[in-house]
Amino acid sequence: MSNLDSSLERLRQRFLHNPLLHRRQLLKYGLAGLGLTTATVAWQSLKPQPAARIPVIPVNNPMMGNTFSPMKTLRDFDYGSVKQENGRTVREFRLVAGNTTLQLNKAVSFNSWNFNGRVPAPTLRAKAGELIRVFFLNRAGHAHSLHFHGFHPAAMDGIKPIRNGTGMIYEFDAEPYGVHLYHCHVAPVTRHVGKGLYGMLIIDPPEPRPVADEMVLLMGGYDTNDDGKNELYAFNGVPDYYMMHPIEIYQHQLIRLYVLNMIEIDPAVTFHLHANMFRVYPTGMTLQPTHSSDVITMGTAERHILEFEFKYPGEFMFHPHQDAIAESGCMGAFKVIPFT
Ligand SMILES: [Cu+2]
Repeated sequence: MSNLDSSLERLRQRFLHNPLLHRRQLLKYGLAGLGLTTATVAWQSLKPQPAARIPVIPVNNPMMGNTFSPMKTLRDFDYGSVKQENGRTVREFRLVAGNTTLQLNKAVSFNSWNFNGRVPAPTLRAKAGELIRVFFLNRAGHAHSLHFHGFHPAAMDGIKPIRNGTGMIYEFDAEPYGVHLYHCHVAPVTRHVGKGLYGMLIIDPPEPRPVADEMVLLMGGYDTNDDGKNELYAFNGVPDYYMMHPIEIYQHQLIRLYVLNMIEIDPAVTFHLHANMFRVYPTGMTLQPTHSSDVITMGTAERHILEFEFKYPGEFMFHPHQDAIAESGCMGAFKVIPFT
């Protein structure tokens, strides 16, 4: 049993013996019969059947000096470990807070605080009505927490700091469907989020959305010199990554973007797509788009689903139309490959 597994087992035991959770809750949560042996925690995925045309993603994506590749982050959905408890589907996720040096560009490295060694954190994904259970371990040296957006009891709201070397199990219903987020909620939150402690939570509607090439774009800012302003910005963690390595997509293929603005300090940014119009599903909470545009404004923590397809092949940029922010790293491009 690894150290991580023994920590998770201790967490589970503490959760089961928590006097605050009386028996009715235990029964409600199905924990009385929780048969989680760490040896059997298999991290199998239960993915929907993708039939979208997606260009082959190279195995060796450029890392630009980092331990993760934004090219992988783009279409990397964590469906958790799936089990059935009392006839209900439960998805279990593991998040470990730690610290990693990020190489933001050739000249600037940044001491990030993060979940699972990456910025942004894993994109957690579940279906409406399932039960989400997150095993959180803090090994970052500072107190952190996990605060999810969506419906949940007060005890699961994640505002209580979890000390370094300890953990917490967060459990709540997957509702409502939409694009949500999670982040550390320890004060000062601006600093904790700015250091990289944020990620996306997608809750799929009961009936799946149409097949598409799906990807996530999380916007983040970096205050690299602690002056209370962001000096660099990025889509999915690394400034200018998708400018240097445009995202390949197919012409005429339906693209579904899950976009989230997690830029602290700056009050709001826009997202603009070149040479196209996207259909907007606000907060991902509708099944029909409310309108179309080529620019949408998002305050911090706002997020949407944007759908589009490209009529013409070629390279097309996307970026906030706050051009100073775009020119400081929050810029990328799609490379549209002709449909043959
Ligand atoms: Cu924190």
